[in-house]
Amino acid sequence: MERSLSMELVRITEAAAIASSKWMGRGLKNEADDAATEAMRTVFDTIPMRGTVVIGEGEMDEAPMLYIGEQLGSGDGPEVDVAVDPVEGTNIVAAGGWNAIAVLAIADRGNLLNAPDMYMDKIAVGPEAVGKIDINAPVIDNLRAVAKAKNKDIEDVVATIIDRPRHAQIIKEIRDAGARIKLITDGDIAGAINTAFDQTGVDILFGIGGAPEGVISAVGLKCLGGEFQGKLVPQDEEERQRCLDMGLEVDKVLMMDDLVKGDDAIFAATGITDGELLRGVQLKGSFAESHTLVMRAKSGTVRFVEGRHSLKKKPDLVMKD
Ligand code: VTB
Repeated sequence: MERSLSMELVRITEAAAIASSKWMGRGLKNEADDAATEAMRTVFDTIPMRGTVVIGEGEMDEAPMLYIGEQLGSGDGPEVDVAVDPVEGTNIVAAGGWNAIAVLAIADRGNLLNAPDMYMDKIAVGPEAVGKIDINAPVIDNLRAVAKAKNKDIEDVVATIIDRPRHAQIIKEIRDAGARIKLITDGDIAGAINTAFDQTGVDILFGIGGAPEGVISAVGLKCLGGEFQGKLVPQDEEERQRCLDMGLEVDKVLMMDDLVKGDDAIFAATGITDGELLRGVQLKGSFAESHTLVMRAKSGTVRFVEGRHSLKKKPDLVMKD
């Protein structure tokens, strides 16, 4: 896969983030999502690749754009799997909250797990704690392992987890162990990625979120040399059957290579709202500013790209009502 694709992908997440940012705090999550999806889809057409959406906005009959199986790109270039989440955290954008991102990942064709749209139990850490965590181990063991790997006391460890009633027990176990917690309203891709950056103050992600988000998180952590483990959590017989039909064992721990094979993968995320790692889009009148993280697993290069986009020359970046 050409390394120059990295910069091309930045253009895509930038466009999505800028388009949805105008909906920040307006209480309209679908509008925020539609704007980002359309912007993403439009820029994809200009990218020299032959992409197939494996994680997208839904099945073909549910989503007009970026549906599973859709072919993306200009029709030349490498054949790749594409995973997109135009707005990771639509509720966050609607509320003007923290850590909404426009995100995508690509890998060589056939290398991304075609994760079904259901829950996944997750654990994620940055590079220091690779090989030390186990999603099947008690919470306290994982916290101890991260503390030891990062050379700190368990009281200094910060876990992040989506604030939901389903996590009451795990939250209690983290607190009983003496570690600290950053509860997030949504957005566990940002939560997972943040574990690999010291400045975010987050050491480990726990909890159940979406399986598609799990695959994108795994690509990000592969680029960062971190670790992600997941377990599908079907909620009923139908979901259980869907796993079996896809050849996925329900209790199997999905390790990094099960989620994303090989190391030819790229991850890009642009902040929509402010977060610990990425600032959100700033609309300044004549221009918009964006902050993007783009990384390539093969080389391990991590880049932060600041964009300044002329809204005079490109007024379509932020569509007015
Ligand atoms: C999860 C999580 C996402 O939505 O999919 C969550 O992975 C939905 O969970 O990051 P609930 O059913 O508990 O609302 C996000 O938080 C945002 O898309």
